[in-house]
Amino acid sequence: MLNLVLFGPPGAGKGTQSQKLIEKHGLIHLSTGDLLRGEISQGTALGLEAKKLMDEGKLVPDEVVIGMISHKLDANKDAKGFIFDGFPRTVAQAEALDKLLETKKAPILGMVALEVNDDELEHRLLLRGKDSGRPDDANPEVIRKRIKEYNDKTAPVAGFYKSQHKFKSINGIGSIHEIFDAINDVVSNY
Ligand code: B4P
Repeated sequence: MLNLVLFGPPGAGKGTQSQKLIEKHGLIHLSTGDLLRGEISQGTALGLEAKKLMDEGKLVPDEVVIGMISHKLDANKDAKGFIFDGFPRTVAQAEALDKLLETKKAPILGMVALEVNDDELEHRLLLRGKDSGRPDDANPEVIRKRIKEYNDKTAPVAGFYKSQHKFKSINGIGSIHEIFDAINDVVSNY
């Protein structure tokens, strides 16, 4: 099973590259951001709780996102593999994911991290905010809060995968094509 974590700060291009990876390799895309936005658009209780946090640039509680991922793994038992996009975002989420995959005997093969500097992230997210309708993209203050949350809570997740010798970092600045080729060079070794 080809299970891959695509990692990086908000706006690094995880969603963009995930889309291309699932097309090429026939994998299932599990984006916790997309799943949460789905709950918000359906107006569920979970969505209402998540919206408040997301609009402020904060992370949603671990148990909420772990529950969503667990449900999706169970619903896709015959998958060739999964691209985890925006998950795990805390070390607790990474530990929970290992446990969930252990029961399926299909561990994470690797994490690919997209490296992009803060100025470029802010520029990309503000640009997307002009027409995405995402409140968390429209406001520079919220974007900076998201980057701070990433540095405080998410960046340590890289260490978790480094200690398992599964971490690979690539330059996330360049054309979408160039970055996709660099990711595929890594994936072809799995
Ligand atoms: P996410 O939906 O995961 O979104 P993201 O980090 O903003 O974006 P991504 O890196 O996927 O960027 P994209 O490809 O779209 O998270 C949103 C919120 O949900 C979080 O803040 C949090 O509140 C909550 N959440 C989600 N998962 C969670 C979890 N596990 N635990 C707790 N809370 C969670 O690219 C961005 C832009 O850049 C696009 O406009 C794209 O076109 C552009 N772009 C992409 N590649 C480019 C390139 N090479 N050059 C120029 N522009 C490029």
